[in-house]
Amino acid sequence: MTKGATILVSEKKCLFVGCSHHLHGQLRQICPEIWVDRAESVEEAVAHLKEGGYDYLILDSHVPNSLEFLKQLANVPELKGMKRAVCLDREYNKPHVIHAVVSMRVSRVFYHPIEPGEVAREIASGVKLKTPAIPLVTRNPKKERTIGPLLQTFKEVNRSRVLRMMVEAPKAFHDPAVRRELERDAHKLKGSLGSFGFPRGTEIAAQLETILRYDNPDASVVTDLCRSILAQLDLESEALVAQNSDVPIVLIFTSDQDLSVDLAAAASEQNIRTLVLNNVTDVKEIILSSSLSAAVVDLHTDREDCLQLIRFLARGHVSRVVALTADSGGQSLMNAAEAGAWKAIERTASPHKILSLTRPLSSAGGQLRVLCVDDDPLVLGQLKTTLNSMGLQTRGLYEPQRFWDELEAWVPDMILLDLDMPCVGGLELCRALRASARWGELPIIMITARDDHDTKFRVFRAGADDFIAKPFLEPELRQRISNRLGRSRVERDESERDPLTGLLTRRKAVPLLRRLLSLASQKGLEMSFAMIDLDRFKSVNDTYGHATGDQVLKTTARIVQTAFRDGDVVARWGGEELVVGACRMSKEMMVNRLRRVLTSIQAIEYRGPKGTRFHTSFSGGIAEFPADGDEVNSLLEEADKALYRAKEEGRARVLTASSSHEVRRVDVALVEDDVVLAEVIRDACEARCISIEHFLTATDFLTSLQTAVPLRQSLILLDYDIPDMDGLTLYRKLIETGVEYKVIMLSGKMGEEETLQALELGAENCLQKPIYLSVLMRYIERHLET
Ligand code: GH3
Ligand code: MG
Ligand code: MG
Repeated sequence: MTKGATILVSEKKCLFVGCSHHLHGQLRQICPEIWVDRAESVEEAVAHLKEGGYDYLILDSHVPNSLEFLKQLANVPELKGMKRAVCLDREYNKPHVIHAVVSMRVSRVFYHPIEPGEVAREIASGVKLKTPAIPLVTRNPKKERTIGPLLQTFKEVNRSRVLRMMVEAPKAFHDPAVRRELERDAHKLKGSLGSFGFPRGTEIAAQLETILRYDNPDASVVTDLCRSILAQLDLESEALVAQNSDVPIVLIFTSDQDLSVDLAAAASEQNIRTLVLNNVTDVKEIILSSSLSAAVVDLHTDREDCLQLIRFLARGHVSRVVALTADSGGQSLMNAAEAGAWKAIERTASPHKILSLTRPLSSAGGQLRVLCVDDDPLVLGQLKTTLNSMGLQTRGLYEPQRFWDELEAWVPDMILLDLDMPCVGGLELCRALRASARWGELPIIMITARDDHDTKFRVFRAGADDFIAKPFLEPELRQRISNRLGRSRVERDESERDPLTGLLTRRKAVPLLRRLLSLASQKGLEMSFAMIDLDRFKSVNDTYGHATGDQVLKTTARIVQTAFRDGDVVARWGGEELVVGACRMSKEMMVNRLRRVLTSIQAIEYRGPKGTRFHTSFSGGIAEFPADGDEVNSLLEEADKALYRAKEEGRARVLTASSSHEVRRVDVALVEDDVVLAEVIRDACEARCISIEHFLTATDFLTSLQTAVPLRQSLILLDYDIPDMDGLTLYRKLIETGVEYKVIMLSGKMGEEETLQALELGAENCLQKPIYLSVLMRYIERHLET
């Protein structure tokens, strides 16, 4: 091979095996000092290597036998001084793969798509040439001003962290303590680099962490990776060019001309810039070049297409996606929510109302407050910048031991909690918050540097609403936060009182009941729980009409409510069922009280539409703390058993709990072979006082339907992919039992055909896995409320 005339004395030689011409060309341009040879196959590579003198080898794993080849090279002593890197597909970003390639003396892994500048910098630093200055991105001075100083500190801190690691690296081989220390440092780097706009830095830190965890690493491997990280820090942060335009643009997606004109006109009155589109491809292009503050998507236009668009937008491009639905509730609302829409509103609503939903959180009411807890002040600084730009008031706390004081002093609307902190862990705080009557309902988002299955599981189990993995991407962070805040605000407005009866809703009642119970237990007081269900209410509806039924329900609720004190909890538990919790009240007192209520209700003469007159009654079951249980869930279960007996013995009576009767009533039956998912759903249900029974197989489920007391009023969650029977077959068998059940299918595999079949059979819905827990819980709660 002849070489060009411009060879420099300090020339370094590099061999590319299987890499693209484009990469080759780019590299020669970026680093003229490096001589690059190319080989297409392992055989060609061998021929080149025989020539000798290579400083760096880069091998693409797409080349046949490439890994085998690497393994052989590892044992060739003459090539000991040659650095090596491999290009892998992204799905191989797994510890065991990295472990394997490192054992073949590979010091750097690149993932497709390969960025030529990145490879050039790596080679240059690997062969100890001056790192070429290739800006990754163009500058945006405006953004730089806001994030600049923070970024400077960030770089300094991490630079010294990396330098220290390089110094310590030689000791790691002998001293496990040093190795662990280094591993922790790498872990921290992994968490923070990407968040500050150094995604490749995170990639390298992840490799470093893996190597330190699984191997007894060669100091040179560690220092090489450290050097690569330093090189990254010298580059410009991508965070600097994160999109940030001055005027917010609202995307309006509809094919209805009248609607788009009305919306655009109303928007211009309010000084909102709009962009009207009705083609998904256009939207995707626009997203890349400009920044959208919100989007309005008309679901009327073309449903599947639109839902996909919502999904796409909500997945990190736009934080407020407003769906326009054909009606105010029902399926379209659920579909929109499931796709990730922030709000849904009827398409017939006024343009001003629709646009008001697209405004940032802060202008929709008072400024919302967020408390961020993380022991890393740099992460806090970054969170604050993002949250403030969303119009949220933010306070950062880096000493978790001051958490409770801060909570009292600041009274936030939401909490962001770091998972790994010294002294107090995020999970502990989260659990404590959930258990507290005062803070139990606060939205909590966990921040974690790990996003493995086990961590997610623990996070949700502790009661967090959502979690964000470090390094976080700004759009995702915004989206998740606004989802939570938007939703919690809506929930607060809508679900405090039941609109028909004016009683507390179940959602609201659960924490209050827990609070009363903990008070009772602290003070050694008695407390009674009653479960009340109207008798033969269905026939009231059937005979006299739904409106009359509503009237009966309202009257009953009012009478029950007035029979108790202000501090007692009286709630509509669902349908025609009420729950009462009263402190300082024994079982006997409660029985007497409810019997009196029953008598006065039976005395009421209702009039049906055609002048017909009728009376109603209810049945009640009572349980008492501490005799019948010491948790709200178990006490209500006992009360429900007593209620069931009251029904069996002829209705219109109030009975107290006695554990001798075995009856079963579950709100939710779950047939699911994924144990982890089942556990997560179970925990979420139990946290809301929703009883649930889990079956691992279809056989278990069917057997229990035949042998045990039948499930009453249950919502059935059916996994489609159960090992012993497919979900649709099981559904058909369920229908054969003749009992009407409400069914939601869960599946990762159901195609269009199967989904249609399930809907045809009468399924309420089919949720695709991975399911959003919050969406599923909303379905369950809706089912229980009706
Ligand atoms: P039982 O004595 O065994 O409790 O018989 P039931 O008919 O009361 O029980 P069932 O659970 O079969 O029926 C409850 C009925 O309550 C069915 C449902 O339509 C009706 N219902 C639930 N919520 C409302 C409501 O808000 N308004 C009206 N009018 N009816 C409701
Ligand atoms: Mg009833
Ligand atoms: Mg009922």
